[in-house]
Parts: sequence; structure tokens; C-alpha cells
Amino acid sequence: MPSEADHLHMARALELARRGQGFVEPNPMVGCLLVREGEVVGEGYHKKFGGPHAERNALKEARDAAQGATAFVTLEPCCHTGKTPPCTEALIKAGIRRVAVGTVDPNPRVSGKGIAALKEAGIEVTTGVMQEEAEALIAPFAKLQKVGRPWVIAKWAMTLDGKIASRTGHSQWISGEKSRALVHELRGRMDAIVVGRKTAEVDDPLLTARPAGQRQATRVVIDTEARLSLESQLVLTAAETPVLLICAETAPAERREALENHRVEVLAIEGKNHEQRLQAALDEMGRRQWTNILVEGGGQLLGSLFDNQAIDEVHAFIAPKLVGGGGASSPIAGAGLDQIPTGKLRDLNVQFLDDDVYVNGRYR
Ligand code: AOF
Ligand code: ZN
Repeated sequence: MPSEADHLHMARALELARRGQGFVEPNPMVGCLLVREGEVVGEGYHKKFGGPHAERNALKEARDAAQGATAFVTLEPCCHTGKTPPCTEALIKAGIRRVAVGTVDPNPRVSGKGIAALKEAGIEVTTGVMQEEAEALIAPFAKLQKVGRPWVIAKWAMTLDGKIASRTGHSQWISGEKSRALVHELRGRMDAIVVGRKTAEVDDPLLTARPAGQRQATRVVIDTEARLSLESQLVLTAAETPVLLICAETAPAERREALENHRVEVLAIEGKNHEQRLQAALDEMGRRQWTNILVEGGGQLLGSLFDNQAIDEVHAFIAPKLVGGGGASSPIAGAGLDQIPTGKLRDLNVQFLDDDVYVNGRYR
């Protein structure tokens, strides 16, 4: 059974792990704390994709003090040789006496085998220390490992009466400056920013992170007939920041070619209907090892994703404004549910950003 001190140390390891957010994907965020006789002798986290793992960074800091220490690791130590040698070997060699693990590694190359290797070497292993938090931390990584699709984050800004635009389509700006700055932070750690064709046309967005973040997202437009204007900001900047247009195989060849000539990557995806193509698009994003994607609308695209149970996380910005209109769009269209669900968002976080209310949580 984990002790109270175990929780405190694991909480610190989780905090360390989060520093790698946006830098480590498609690898997981991992943190490691080395504690000997109640004293922290080493801290480490996975800093960058391809770089040393959390355990090695902590061991490097602790040096000889690691002898006889307990290692608190948010994720089961790896036992395989990937881009780096196995962490289990490093922990054994350093003379670690006990390992406390947050959660088991969903990577089939490791899953359970890392813990077994430590036990075999005579190391005491405590599993499930702050397991829920440790699982939440790597949920996008776990989904990519198990389902082969990215973690889908839905984002919208709406008026207090639930509209994402006026009846004429006017939408700039609903949320305030602080909210918009936060969206740019979100974009900065994504693998892709996704919008539907209509949103690309009406809003003519750039979909870049300003200022630039930890990684550069590909800007994706779901555009069945490849109708995106060659004059759009997305197309005009496609040479500098990648744009992927996902269309149906029925999209006219000359439209596709024209977009390609403007440096847009055009991908005609299989599928008889919108839903099938959407599923295939998510599979393709998984093949590209995209871990997190931010879907910024519009209502139709978010509606299709919602109807297909494909939304994993929600970030909503609610402005104290009213616009009215029966025909004005709301964040999630599609068919919707028959009844109000009993389920709610999990890990709910609500805060004020100036006058806006910012709500985020996990839907799965
Ligand atoms: C990380 N960072 O701190 C730990 C990981 O290709 P590699 O060698 O970087 O190995 C990646 C795998 O190692 C990853 O899928 C996960 O299963 C395991 N643990 N990965 O990137 C870390 N501890
Ligand atoms: Zn490792």
C-alpha cells in the first residue's frame, strides 16, 4: 500500500513530468524523483522526444546518492532498447532499493515487463501510486498506443446564450484577449489544428500559434470537395506552415492540383460518407503519430465527432455577451443525443479569464 509520503513524492514526479508537455510527443511525459532516507537526491523528467528518459536524468543528478534510494516514476520504467537503453537496467545498476510506479506502460513492448524485470532483480515495487493522475497525464499517449488515433480536443468560444457566431456568421471576437492568448498556448503544443471547410471559408483563420509554442502543428482542413479558396490565409501561408487538406476521392482533380501547386498537401481519403471518411482521417493522423489534435470547429465538424464519440477533451470559452438568433450556430451540431446525459466532464477546471469563463475537462 502506498504511504502518504509516497503520494507527496509521486505528486512532485507528476509535476516534473508536465514540464515535458509539447516537447516529448509522441512519447509520454514522464517524471522521476529519487528519495533516500526521506531526502530528495535526484529529480528528472523526459525533456524532449528522442532524449534520455526521466529515470536516467534523475540518476545523473543523484550520482552515488542513488544507492539504496527509492525511485518514484510516473510511468513503469522501460525494459526495451528503443532510442535509449532500458531504464530498468540503469535503476538496477545504480542500486535502487524500491521503485514506486504511477501507472503501467500501455506500450506493448514494455507493459508489465518493466515491473517484472525490477522484481526479478530483487527490487521492491509499489504499483498504482497516484494511478488516476498518472493515467490522466499520459491519456493521449495511451490512446495513440491502444487505439492508433490522436487525442481529440474540442475548442470553442461562445456567447453566454450558446452561439459561436451571429446569424450572419460574424464571430470576431466573442472571447477576450486573455482567452485568445490561452488558445495560442494550446495550439503551441498540438500536432494539428483542425477545422471544417466552412469555418476556413467564413473565418479565414491562420490557425498558427502566436507566439510559437513547443512544436509546430499542421493545419488541417476537412474539405470534402476540395473547395478551399486559393486566396485564403491558410493557402497563402502553406509554404511556411504546413496545411493538409483532407477531401473525398470524388473531389475534382483540378481543384486538388491547384491546391497542391500552392504547397497544400492534399489527401483524398476513402469512405462512402462523411462519417467513414472522418474515421479514416483519424486513423491517418494516428499513422502520422499525432498525439494531440485541436479541433476548432465549426459546429458541423464538432457535431460529427461528437456523434461518433470521438471527442476526448473540451476547452470552452464563454463570453458574457448575448447575440440571439434561432439560426445562429452553436458549438456542437450533428444529430446530438436524445436525452440529457447523466455523465459529466471529468477533471473539471473552471476559471475566469478577465470577463470570460473558461471551462475545460475530459469527456472520456
Ligand atoms: C519516454 N520517456 O522517460 C520513459 C519512456 O524510443 P525510446 O527509447 O525513447 O522509448 C520510448 C518508450 O519508452 C515509450 O513508448 C515508453 O513506453 C517508454 N518509457 N519513454 O519517452 C521516458 N520512461
Ligand atoms: Zn526508459
